[in-house]
Amino acid sequence: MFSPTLLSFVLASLITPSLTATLNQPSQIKALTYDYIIVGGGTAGLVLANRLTEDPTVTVLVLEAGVSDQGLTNLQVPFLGPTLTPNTIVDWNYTVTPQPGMNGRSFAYPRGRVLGGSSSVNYLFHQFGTDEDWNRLASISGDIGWNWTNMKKYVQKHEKFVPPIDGHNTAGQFIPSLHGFNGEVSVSLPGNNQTIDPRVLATTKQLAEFPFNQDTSGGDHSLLGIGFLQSSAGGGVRSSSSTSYLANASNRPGLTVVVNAPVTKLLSTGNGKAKGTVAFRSVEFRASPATPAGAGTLTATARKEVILSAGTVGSAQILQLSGIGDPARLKSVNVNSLVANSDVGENLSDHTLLPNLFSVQGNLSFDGVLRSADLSQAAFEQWAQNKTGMFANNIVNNYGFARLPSNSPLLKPTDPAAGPKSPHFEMITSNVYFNPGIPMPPTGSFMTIVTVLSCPTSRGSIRIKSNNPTDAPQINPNYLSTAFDIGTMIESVKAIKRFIAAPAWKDYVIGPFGDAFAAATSDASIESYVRGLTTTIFHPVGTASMSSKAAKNGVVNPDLTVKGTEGLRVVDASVFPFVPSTHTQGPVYLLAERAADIIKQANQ
Ligand SMILES: Cc1cc2nc3c(=O)[nH]c(=O)nc-3n(C[C@H](O)[C@H](O)[C@H](O)COP(=O)(O)OP(=O)(O)OC[C@H]3O[C@@H](n4cnc5c(N)ncnc54)[C@H](O)[C@@H]3O)c2cc1C
Ligand SMILES: *[C@@H]1O[C@H](CO)[C@@H](O)[C@H](O)[C@H]1NC(C)=O
Ligand SMILES: *[C@@H]1O[C@H](CO)[C@@H](O)[C@H](O)[C@H]1NC(C)=O
Ligand SMILES: *[C@@H]1O[C@H](CO)[C@@H](O)[C@H](O)[C@H]1NC(C)=O
Ligand SMILES: *[C@@H]1O[C@H](CO)[C@@H](O)[C@H](O)[C@H]1NC(C)=O
Ligand SMILES: *[C@@H]1O[C@H](CO)[C@@H](O)[C@H](O)[C@H]1NC(C)=O
Ligand SMILES: *[C@@H]1O[C@H](CO)[C@@H](O)[C@H](O)[C@H]1NC(C)=O
Ligand SMILES: CC(=O)N[C@H]1CO[C@H](CO)[C@@H](O)[C@@H]1O
Repeated sequence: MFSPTLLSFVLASLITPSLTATLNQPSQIKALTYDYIIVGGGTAGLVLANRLTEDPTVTVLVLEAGVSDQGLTNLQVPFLGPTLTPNTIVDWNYTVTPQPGMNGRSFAYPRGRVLGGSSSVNYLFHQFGTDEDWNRLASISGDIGWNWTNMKKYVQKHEKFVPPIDGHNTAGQFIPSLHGFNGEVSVSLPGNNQTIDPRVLATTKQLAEFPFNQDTSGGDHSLLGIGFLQSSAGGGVRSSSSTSYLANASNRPGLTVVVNAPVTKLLSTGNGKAKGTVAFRSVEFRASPATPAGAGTLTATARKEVILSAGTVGSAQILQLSGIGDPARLKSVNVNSLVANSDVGENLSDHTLLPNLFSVQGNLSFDGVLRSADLSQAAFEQWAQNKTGMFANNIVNNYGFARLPSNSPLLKPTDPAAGPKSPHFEMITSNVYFNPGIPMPPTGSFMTIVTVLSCPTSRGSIRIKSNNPTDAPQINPNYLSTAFDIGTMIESVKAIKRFIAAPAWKDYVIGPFGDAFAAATSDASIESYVRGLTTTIFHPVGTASMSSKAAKNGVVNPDLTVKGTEGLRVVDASVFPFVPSTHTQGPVYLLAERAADIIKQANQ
């Protein structure tokens, strides 16, 4: 979507501090028995790696399929987030099955395949979910510990709010009492103004429908309205779970992290103590294909627990490869069923992304810089030398959330939002042509207002296609398959048309870009525009859904143990039964912080 010139010059890597504890090849591993084995060194996995090794007597092995993030400069540059995937060395390169709700289109479905997981390749938007999202999780799981009253204390452990790169006065741009200042992951407000910022802010004064929101992090504070983006970056550099939680624990002798170590399956280690349960304390993994010398598989065993943190795709895939899933489906791919659970891999839910493009006046959007190798090089140099300017900042400065009108027929018979304060859709303003998968035109200046469905009701699935762990699973999110989902996306397009009609845009916006958007004037034509262009904003959850201990459905219990098993938990985005109203990395971080406390408590 951005100019290819961007990718060439950043190959000249800068040296970053090395993580002494990281082994690059499974063959370097010295021991095969640990207290805990964490499958996946991603967002949640590295939170656990840090917290569990706070006790120096505890040993932890992290097995990460992907590469190390060391020396991959692009990952550190906030503005380059959108260039890191899809189809790169740090991506799993998945695609979705042809989507009936999207005119049969299939498209990229990125997932980080690198230390830090998706937190190393994401777009750095940072929020916590709404209090209603967490209270709904508490209510579904029957565990009051998931409610926001309890969860908000983890904000302090997790977040380290730091000044913006331009050092401007941030009074009125966030609410300090909602944030942590001594945690692990750096978070900051925008530090490089865009041409459109004053117009976005003026719109919040001109249109009552889009009020200013002083803090966009969620939690106790309403998400509704437009405010300043908070990014997981500090000092102009991305803060991932690897550069924060792992970097801070990497010298602990109890921690071993191995990259290029894809886990192929979990191995049953006998019957569990509770009747009818199966213990899974061994993990089979292999050297990556890139290192033929280490080919073959190894098996490591946990004294206490195996924790799956391989993400919404990876954890669902590994559970099925290990015989935990729907018996008939497992049989059809020649996997021996050990624990019957037909919800494994089902209930996939995700936020959709629609890039609404506008042609704009002048040449002060970022498009001209991105088309010019010289201007891009200069912006990169400024980042490399001073960690300031365009590349040190996110691609977005302002965004916000909205609800459908309370009398909308879409809310009958039930409102799928987590509660009356939680949004139905999101709007993201950016000073550039942003259109995943579709290259920018050679001329023109653009603004993009992305709209996102915040409380989708469509449900899909992730199912293995064979018993070969290197085969990508079948990923079918089943996007826009309900009347609520398509209807709300249609309303989001109407909302941004009202937004752009504010006086603030009069001398700036020329008009919609692209024939389909220009023609989208009735509900029917907006529907065909939405179905023709929408993709994903990369927030899949639900394939190992949490439910109450007594529930007949669901994959994990409220303490994240896998139903019907012993010695096995899942800790990652897959356990959310509903996708939080916000971008999902913050909710995953908080979930993992509490999971670490639960695991420590259970193994005292
Ligand atoms: C392109 C993109 C942009 C995004 N933008 C944002 C954003 O701006 N803001 C936001 O809040 N969220 C964003 N997200 C979503 C957010 O990053 C994820 O919800 C979150 O990071 C998921 O955390 P996780 O721990 O569940 O999985 P991950 O962080 O993906 O970690 C899973 C890890 O497990 C590893 N793994 C998988 N299978 C195996 C295996 N078989 N063996 C060993 N290791 C394995 C993976 O390589 C990975 O490292 C984005 C995601 C993507 C992909
Ligand atoms: C993804 O595609 C890139 C580019 O083709 C490639 O280098 C990488 O190895 C692929 N990753 C996987 C997991 O296949
Ligand atoms: C949330 O849980 C705490 C205990 O962890 C309890 O005191 C509080 O009342 C609960 N709040 C809600 C809204 O359920
Ligand atoms: C992370 O490590 C640094 C350096 O050891 C230390 O100063 C800092 O307090 C640590 N941060 C946290 C939150 O533990
Ligand atoms: C950038 O915009 C913010 C918000 O409007 C403002 O506080 C800040 O002073 C601006 N910085 C510059 C250099 O204009
Ligand atoms: C924008 O236009 C001005 C005046 O024509 C020109 O000097 C400048 O280089 C242009 N900037 C870009 C980014 O194209
Ligand atoms: C970095 O900052 C210094 C001091 O402000 C300035 O002189 C220099 O030009 C900057 N470098 C780049 C590449 O912008
Ligand atoms: C845990 C969970 O939410 N399971 C549900 C998944 O979806 C199916 C079909 O909608 C339900 O029957 C399950 O209860």
